Amino acid sequence: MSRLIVVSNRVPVPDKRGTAPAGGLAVALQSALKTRGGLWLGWSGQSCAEDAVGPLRTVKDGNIEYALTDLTERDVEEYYQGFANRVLWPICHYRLDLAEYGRREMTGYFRVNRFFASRLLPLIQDDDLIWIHDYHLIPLAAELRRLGVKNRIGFFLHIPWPSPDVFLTMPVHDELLKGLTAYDVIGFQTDHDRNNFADCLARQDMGHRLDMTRFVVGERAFTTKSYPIGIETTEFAGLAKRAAETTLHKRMLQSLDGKELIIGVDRLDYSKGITQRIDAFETFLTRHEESQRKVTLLQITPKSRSEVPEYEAMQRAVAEQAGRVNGALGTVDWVPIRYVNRSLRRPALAGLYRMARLALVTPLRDGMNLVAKEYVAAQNEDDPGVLLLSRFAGAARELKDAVLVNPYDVEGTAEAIARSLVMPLEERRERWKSMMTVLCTNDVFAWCDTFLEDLAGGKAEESGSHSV
Ligand code: ADQ
Repeated sequence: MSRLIVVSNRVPVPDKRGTAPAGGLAVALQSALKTRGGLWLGWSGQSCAEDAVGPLRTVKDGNIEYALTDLTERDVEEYYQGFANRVLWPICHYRLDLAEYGRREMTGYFRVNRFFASRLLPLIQDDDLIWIHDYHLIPLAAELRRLGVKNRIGFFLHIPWPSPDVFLTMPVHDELLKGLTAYDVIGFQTDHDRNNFADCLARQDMGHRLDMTRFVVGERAFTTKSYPIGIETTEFAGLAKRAAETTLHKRMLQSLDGKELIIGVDRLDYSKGITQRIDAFETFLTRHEESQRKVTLLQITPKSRSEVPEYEAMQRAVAEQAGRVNGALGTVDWVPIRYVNRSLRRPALAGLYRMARLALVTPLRDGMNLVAKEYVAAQNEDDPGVLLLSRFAGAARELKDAVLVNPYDVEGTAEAIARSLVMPLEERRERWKSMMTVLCTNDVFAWCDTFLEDLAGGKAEESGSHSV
């Protein structure tokens, strides 16, 4: 079997306390690589002065070897905080209003991708399969090809690919589209994203389609497909079951004092719809006074990207909003919303999911959303809770038996909360069973195997082999 090289912006080297990385890409890839092993290259998270970037640092953990590179302060500002987080992330989540284009940041983005290519080049052996992840590294394959790399290179986009009307607002859209054509396999979370990408190529008159999945652009042919990402379903279900024995679980049950638990778990990000969700919860409590003092919403939200102004503003806004609802509706012995800004270990998280009667997973736009899948996997099959899921999450295309909502419709979501809380056991069981079948069939290992089978499936398309 060929060696696998994974490249992503951040590399979640496990820390001594075994704290879980609060990010979907890290969680999924770590699960996938655990069994197969390989090399994982990315940014160390450290920044330094222009002339102080040292050699790669390597760390071995089981059969995964992590290779970490520092970036300069300027790199981090332009490539990561600038183009990736303030242009690509908002654009791919349909937030044109938040995109801030700057020539400096765009140039920095392509420069850092060149730098990643130069760091990776000496590590590549002839037979290696190279799998590059996410929007930070779109041009990486093109840079590697420029350096003469002939290996099969795959790309997986963890976030949505927007429609051409949105994507083409970006000044460097053609460079990004062209950059993608240097891959052999391009993976998206859903067919919808894949079709949006194909529509962008068509709109820009780039190449042509050979069949359902194969495209030719210039001198390169490549495959694009959807590979909906999964979780470690069986392992996660086991974690949740065992968590019932822990002291945290018992303390939590005690503190609920018979109230129903509703749970929300998201990185603090504007795409996750947290403020709309709290509005919906408040509307539900106001319209259904009989439920007051009978339910508690636990919103667990680790901070992320605090260096980006929108995220910092959101941090304040959500804290104020939760405080306002608690002040207005809470009583001396009941707090409607428990708002927690920290990362939890996975067993603790699994136990909380299992305890919750209802999960609110209501992103405004999401590539997939693993929290939705984890919540379902964690349920007790005899008495499962209900998943309330945004129709704008990639997960909604697979989990059709969730209670699907439009998160922009606050009143509609509030009514869906009310309906979910009184859903009969029989219906809850049926919905859960059908969602669990999907999660067991398409778990993270299946996701990884399917992608890598396609990636290993042929030789890199040589220049000139498919001229149009
Ligand atoms: P994210 O935007 O990070 O991922 P998501 O898929 O929900 O979103 O993954 C979050 C992960 O972090 C989950 O595994 C969750 O358990 C964990 N997590 C969140 N809060 C936590 C907390 N407080 N403590 C511990 N763990 C926490 C991106 C895309 C998604 C896509 C994934 C994977 O935006 O759409 O599903 O990548 O492809």
